[in-house]
Amino acid sequence: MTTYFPEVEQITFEGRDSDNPLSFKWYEKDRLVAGTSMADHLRFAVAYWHTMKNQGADPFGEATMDRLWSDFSEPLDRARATCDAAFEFVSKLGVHYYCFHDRDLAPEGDSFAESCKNLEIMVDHAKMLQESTGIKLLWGTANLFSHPRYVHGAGTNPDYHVFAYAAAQVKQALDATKELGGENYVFWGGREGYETLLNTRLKQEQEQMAAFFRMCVEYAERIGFTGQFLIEPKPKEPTKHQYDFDSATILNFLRSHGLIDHFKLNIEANHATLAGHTFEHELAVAAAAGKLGSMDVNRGDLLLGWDTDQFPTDLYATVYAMLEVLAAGGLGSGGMNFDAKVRRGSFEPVDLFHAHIGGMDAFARGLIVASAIIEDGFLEDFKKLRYSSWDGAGAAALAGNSSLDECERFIRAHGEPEVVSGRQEYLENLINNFI
Ligand code: XUL
Ligand code: CO
Repeated sequence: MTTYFPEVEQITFEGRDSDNPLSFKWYEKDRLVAGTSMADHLRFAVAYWHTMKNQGADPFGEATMDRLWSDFSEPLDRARATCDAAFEFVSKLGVHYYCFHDRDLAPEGDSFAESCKNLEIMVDHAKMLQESTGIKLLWGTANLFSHPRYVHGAGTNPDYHVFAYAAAQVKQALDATKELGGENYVFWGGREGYETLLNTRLKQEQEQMAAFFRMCVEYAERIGFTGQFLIEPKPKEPTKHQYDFDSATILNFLRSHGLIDHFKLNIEANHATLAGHTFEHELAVAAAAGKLGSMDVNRGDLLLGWDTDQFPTDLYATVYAMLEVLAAGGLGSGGMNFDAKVRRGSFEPVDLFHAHIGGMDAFARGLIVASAIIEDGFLEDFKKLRYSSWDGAGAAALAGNSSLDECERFIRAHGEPEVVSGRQEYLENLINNFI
């Protein structure tokens, strides 16, 4: 069998003293952290589109990536080679999951029927490789944004014909995800947004989106797809105003349209920062609603205002993220998908390994540190004290059993409150002790 990464052997844990760059320094899959293995806490997944398909083209220049598996003129030959390379990569990396868009796995055909056929062929191929390697599908999704037909959106398109096309495409993608045992299905609203209100009925487009989701829920129930539905927030790019701006916006949308019970959220780090939030804020908002489903782990660049999708290497970011994930009780059927791409100048196949190893080690370390912080208890103790009045005088108000009159009585009896420091710097210093 052809090997696409001949220079790379199985990546293993060697510890921080190893000088082998193709080894894990922190990620030790079977190591127990708070009673659960690292692999089960982190549930890493490789993103098929960035890792296998990204050629490195940008608006100023063409492809740079050295990718043997793309050197086939027939689209299906290329798709098979790409799939073989993907499973070799994921196996050698020691990751248990991958994620794809329908059009990453199988090429778009000249007709809808041909696209469906291509997907069927590639699902068979991927299924065979899943069975022989033990690698599983974390989630599938449909690409409803690349083809020109989706220029004005998919579910939110002003033309029902395009809406129906998108729905028919999702039907196929759901079948594919079910066939491959996908544990989740993601909806990222690619071009579900608008550029100008001059040509847009905002309220109707949101109602169309709700109708679209309702049809997906109904279909999944009918075919017995039991994976979790996830919506992935993103505030802008490609459109200026995206309907799925952030966690809070999506939660409101789901509640308004009676869809809240059927979805959780897939939170992406770089999308959070584009929305003007931190990653941990978005995780906390989702978790507070019981809707933290999965994560797309990457990072942006604060000097650039777009979705740079870099690999996550910032230890503060991983520690703060893992504090939220652990507090939420983990990701359930979700995981951590590396929705990240190597820079255009990192064009050798081995760079894909360096990138993923770095991201996995950064999250493994984030997990270890966050778990130690939680075990120490200083943050929880601090918060307990900070909110202690709500266990006493405030308990009735919190339970909804107080009134403005009662508050007035309280103030007349107790006078001016004593204002207490929030001790942010003190707490930040303690966090540094753990890193
Ligand atoms: C785009 C993005 C997507 C979704 C899946 O910014 O994050 O790749 O994760 O469609
Ligand atoms: Co993403």
